[in-house]
Amino acid sequence: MEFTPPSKRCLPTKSKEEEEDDERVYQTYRNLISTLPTENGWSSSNLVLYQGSRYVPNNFLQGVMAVQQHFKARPTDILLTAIPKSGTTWMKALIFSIVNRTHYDFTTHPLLTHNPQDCVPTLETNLYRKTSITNPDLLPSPRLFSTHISCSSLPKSIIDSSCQIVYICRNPKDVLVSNRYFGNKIRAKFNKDQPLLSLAEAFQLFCKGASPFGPYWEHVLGFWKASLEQPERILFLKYEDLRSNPLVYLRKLAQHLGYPFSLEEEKQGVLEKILNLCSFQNLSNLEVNKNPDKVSHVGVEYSAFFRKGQVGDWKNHLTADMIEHIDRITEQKFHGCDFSF
Ligand code: PAP
Repeated sequence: MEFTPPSKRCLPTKSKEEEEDDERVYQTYRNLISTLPTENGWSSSNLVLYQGSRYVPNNFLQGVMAVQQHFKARPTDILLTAIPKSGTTWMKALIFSIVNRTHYDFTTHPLLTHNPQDCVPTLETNLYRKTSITNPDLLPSPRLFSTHISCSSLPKSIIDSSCQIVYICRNPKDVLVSNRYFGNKIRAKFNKDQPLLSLAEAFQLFCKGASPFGPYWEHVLGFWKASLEQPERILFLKYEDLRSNPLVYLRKLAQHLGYPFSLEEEKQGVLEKILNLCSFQNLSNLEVNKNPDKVSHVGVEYSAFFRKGQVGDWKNHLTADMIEHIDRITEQKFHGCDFSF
């Protein structure tokens, strides 16, 4: 089966009037954004506080507002949710491979030539961003999407639908380190006048909740609580668990999505093939993900989504004081939750 990235498959042909209507709608978002409180940013622009979370203004926050107002979920949709740098790229690859495993051969698989971000579009940045406004209604079911929007800000249409949701979370210390690396990639590319964000600055911003889509802890807690209320609908996963026990969690994920592996598939080694295809080692070494000319929807090269892919790299970056401080916040915020890092 020929693969075309979903964001290209849902490009509508619009009349001039329709485009002007879109522009008017997005102008209302920009007007609202210009009134919101701002704080220092991580990448090239400030972060804006909206509904209790921090967003990169204009392009991204416009996208969030458009998703909230216009996205219509279907019961067959699958939605991957996470705060940035928690393992979205990996999960996109896994979910895409699980759902499409009967359509593609492992030797000619779309993931060998397309970054996972192109296989599973992010609602607010791939589909509803002003510069690339698309119509996901044009996509056939089952549609696979991801979003970084917090649980409390998800569009009503998603809340009200019975679509499946997967949340992936990761140790906040690794999220912080990964975020700083990515934010500096964007700064270096789009804001050369600004010095790179130091570790001390990144640490301070992260701890006070001023990270993209942050605060980190509230984002995780929102989905954790929702997963307890609707366990059949929301699967809450940890990056670290997937790393240490990939087969167990791959089965769990497939089962949750309604695509369980058969005994025959287990015997044929389909699970191992999926894990190998989606592994950091494999994906990060593919031409599409290495080539500096291949640029993602957020403007940086795909290789920026593959740094180390390790659990615990924070040990190589954070000072003892930083570790103690973040651990204390995490303990306080996640007190009473039966998960830990
Ligand atoms: P996003 O939220 O901007 O989409 P996301 O994919 O969540 O980014 O985060 C990138 C992190 O996932 C990187 O972590 P690091 O900085 O600590 O290295 C990246 O290396 C890691 N990552 C990407 N692909 C994989 C993979 N296939 N397996 C494990 N980790 C991965």
